[in-house]
Amino acid sequence: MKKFSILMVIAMLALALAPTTAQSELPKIGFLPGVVDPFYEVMELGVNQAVADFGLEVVTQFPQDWGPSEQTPILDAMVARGDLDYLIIAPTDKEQMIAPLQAAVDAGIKVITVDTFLGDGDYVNGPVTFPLSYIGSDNVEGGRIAAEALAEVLGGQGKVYVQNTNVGVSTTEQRGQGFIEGIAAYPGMQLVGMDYNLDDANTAAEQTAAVLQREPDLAGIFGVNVFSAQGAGNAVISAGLGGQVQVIAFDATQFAIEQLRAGVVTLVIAQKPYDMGYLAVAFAMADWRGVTSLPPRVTTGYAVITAENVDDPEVARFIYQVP
Ligand code: T6T
Repeated sequence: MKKFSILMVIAMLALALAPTTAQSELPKIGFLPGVVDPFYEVMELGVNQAVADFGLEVVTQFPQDWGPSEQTPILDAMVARGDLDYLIIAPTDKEQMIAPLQAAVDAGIKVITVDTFLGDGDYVNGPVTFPLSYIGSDNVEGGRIAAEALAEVLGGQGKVYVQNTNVGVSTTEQRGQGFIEGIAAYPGMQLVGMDYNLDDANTAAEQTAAVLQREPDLAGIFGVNVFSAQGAGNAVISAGLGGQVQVIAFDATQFAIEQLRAGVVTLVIAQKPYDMGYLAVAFAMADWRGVTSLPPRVTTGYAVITAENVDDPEVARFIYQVP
């Protein structure tokens, strides 16, 4: 009897896992990231792995620049194809992308947001409830981690500055907010400004250079994403202030890690874009199969990388590796 039950379980498992379902009976996925950058390129690796594991098809298109004016026409074209069942998207503006995504939903496409959210990100009680789920980092927490790291390295004293992308982006807005909240806990620290670079590393470098001129005793900078941190780091290097002005870099690019090793960057905050992409496809597949208990919000956590732990394989695996 026991042997019979084990055989039954094995047979059921084999049936569940066997790729017997015809392609036409499986959902087709659209993937629309925010922009071409290492963060979303790693996310694409996660999407592609899940798509391969589940035997699905995916249509992916990257906007060349950040923002709704770039992303909306791509989204509209994806909807117009008429063959997508799910859309995995990082909305580039929490308000402006609501209407185009509502149109996708009206056309029968189910939406999962990754990295960034719509409205206030509360898809149960908030103003926007049509996405199935939001999978991303806790970005307020990310900003606080940056503030606390700067406070620690500066002994709770000194002027600090933030390089941000643009207003209306849920992630970077929340990182800025978390940073301001974190710094407020240290009376000896003063936030001298927050500039918006529109996700452009050159603009970030120019703005940072101007602040370094204006504030000769600037002690630390928080770069809230790939291009913000890259521009801030480059400006600090060009001014010959590497190691003197501390930089906290959000996003674990190769550049950020090089600067960490060079002593320009104090701390790198790695997100988990691969997992965001993989989970989003798994959620689409689960929904397709009729699973009703998908969480409306999943936070994927961080790996905080320092010069001390950067070579620990448990930490180093979160550095963004793009082939
Ligand atoms: O930091 C990520 C992402 O989380 C953010 O929403 C936009 O910028 C990045 O893609 C990095 O460039």
